[in-house]
Amino acid sequence: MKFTLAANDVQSSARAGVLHTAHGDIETPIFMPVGTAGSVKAVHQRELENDIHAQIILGNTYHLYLRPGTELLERAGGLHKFNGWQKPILTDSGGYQVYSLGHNRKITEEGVIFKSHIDGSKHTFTPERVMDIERSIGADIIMAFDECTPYPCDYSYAKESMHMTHRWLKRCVERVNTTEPLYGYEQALFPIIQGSVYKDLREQSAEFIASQNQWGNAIGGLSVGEPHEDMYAMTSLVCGILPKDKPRYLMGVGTPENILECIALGIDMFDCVMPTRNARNGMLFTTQGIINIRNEKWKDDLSSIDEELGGYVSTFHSKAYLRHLIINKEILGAQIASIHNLTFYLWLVKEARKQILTGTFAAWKDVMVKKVSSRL
Ligand code: PRF
Repeated sequence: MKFTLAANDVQSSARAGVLHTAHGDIETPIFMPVGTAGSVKAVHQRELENDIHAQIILGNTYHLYLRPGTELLERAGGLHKFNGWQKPILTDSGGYQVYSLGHNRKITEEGVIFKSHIDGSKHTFTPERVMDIERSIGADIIMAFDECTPYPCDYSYAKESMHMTHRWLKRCVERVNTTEPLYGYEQALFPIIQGSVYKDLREQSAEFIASQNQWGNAIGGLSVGEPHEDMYAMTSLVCGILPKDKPRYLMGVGTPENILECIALGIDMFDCVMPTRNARNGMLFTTQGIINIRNEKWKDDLSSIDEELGGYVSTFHSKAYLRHLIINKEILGAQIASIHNLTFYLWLVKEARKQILTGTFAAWKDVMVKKVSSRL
């Protein structure tokens, strides 16, 4: 894997780059649609490629391990072969999913013992085991096994947890260095910074993660309920410490506004369930602002979903039609809304990249933030 920087914004810390992987190039900044169990919910791979112009999607170790399981994935020749998505894939390690399991898990130095959300069966994830599973899945980028601390989180817990995440990282690095990829192409390990909302912990974690000299670096433990100011402050702080020549991934972020602000702080990669999950409930992100399509006011509105955005679904479908589908719980409603939201998210980061390349990002961002966060 190789990361080349194409431009640095002078008025902010935004960057434009290209991440080269075995399954193709990714132009950054990028948004990565979430395909938890090997599919981006309600969106076909062909739509992801042709309509949304996704360049990389996410898979999740926890979900893929439980179903369909590593044995079948290995027999298929990895997730790319299993789901027919030939572009890059990133797998999250399960650190966040396990955290979301609440009382159905126990965290120890060795790893995490958890109960499956499907059938209650008991499983253990250690850093070594997670690296082995990520080898079986065969993603181009594999995330280290970490603990995502909740918010709020007291200082002593955040500190202990951060140190454990660092020790787990060393075990992940050791496992990756002593095993081979199963399908003949390279898999790049990304370590994850933790430290909750504490400046000294975030600094320490960023320095430790950077010292591991991996292919890229990620920021975890944010967007878990803390005020946006804290998220921006922590992101800004760690971006000042992380090496400039490696991609930076802010995990689980966020709204269009969050994404624009964090691009300005130096983030290159984002993922979030928001555009797909909220689409299924009728929340649309558009170039003009946020729409709740269930609202009565769209009932007779035959104008296109998003004129400025263009693309197949917003050109050929009206707000009134999409409202009708969503209100009547038609499966197609979830599909059209998901395709629309992802098309918008991918448009947004592509536009940001263009503005960085032409040196007009900072002014554009200020105008766009207001526009995309307004409620229509
Ligand atoms: N760790 C991992 N995945 C994540 C997070 C994390 O902290 C977050 C935090 N927002 C989202 N996804 N492994």
